[in-house]
Amino acid sequence: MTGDLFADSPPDWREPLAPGAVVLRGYALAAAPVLLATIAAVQRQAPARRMETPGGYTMSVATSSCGALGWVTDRSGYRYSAIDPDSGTPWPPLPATILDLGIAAAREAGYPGFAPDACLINQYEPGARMGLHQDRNERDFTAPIVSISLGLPATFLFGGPRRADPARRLPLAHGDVVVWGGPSRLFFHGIAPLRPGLHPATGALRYNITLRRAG
Ligand code: MD6
Ligand code: FE
Repeated sequence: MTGDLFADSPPDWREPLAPGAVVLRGYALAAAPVLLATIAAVQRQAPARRMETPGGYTMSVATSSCGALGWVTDRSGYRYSAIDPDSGTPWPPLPATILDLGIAAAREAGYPGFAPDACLINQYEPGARMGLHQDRNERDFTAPIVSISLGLPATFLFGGPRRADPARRLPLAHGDVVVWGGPSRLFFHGIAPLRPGLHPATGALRYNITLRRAG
């Protein structure tokens, strides 16, 4: 077929956020059912649990991981670990469904060659939140962070290089993917307290899958 006036234009996911940072709206929508089944499989092996912060608080977000390295926190600090502290065994392998989508999203955002080795799976109930923080436990900051939102909508807080920088409030819906790296790799970010609701795919929960190069 030639000269189809009505041919689809390339999908326009991209919504610039900051230098080096972009929201890919709906990028994970088609894969969402498979991703949710994958999360359930990972959580059967490494159940979501509310970890303790170095300051002695219990996180409102329940976390689990897959891949060579998992993000953990306890009284001694935030770090990556090859062992799930609850089971004493390695984290489940990083499923290809998640890995492939994360690599493609990074490429779409201008980061070819992303090779994540850590995949954090966060589970939010209504009221759960994540305060403004930087992701700085990774070994090198040249790789971006890829963050996939599923289920209940959330408000993403995206600030700047200093804690006091004003934070934008960005709605994130089921299937949205945020990629940040380069000049914004160390920007402060967080999640506002989740508002109650019911999502057809996840019920009263939000999931976030975060891929990083940690080791
Ligand atoms: C989110 N999570 O769950 C965003 N960062 O939507 C994070 O930004 C995060 O969960 C560093 C360590 C753990 C996290
Ligand atoms: Fe973070």
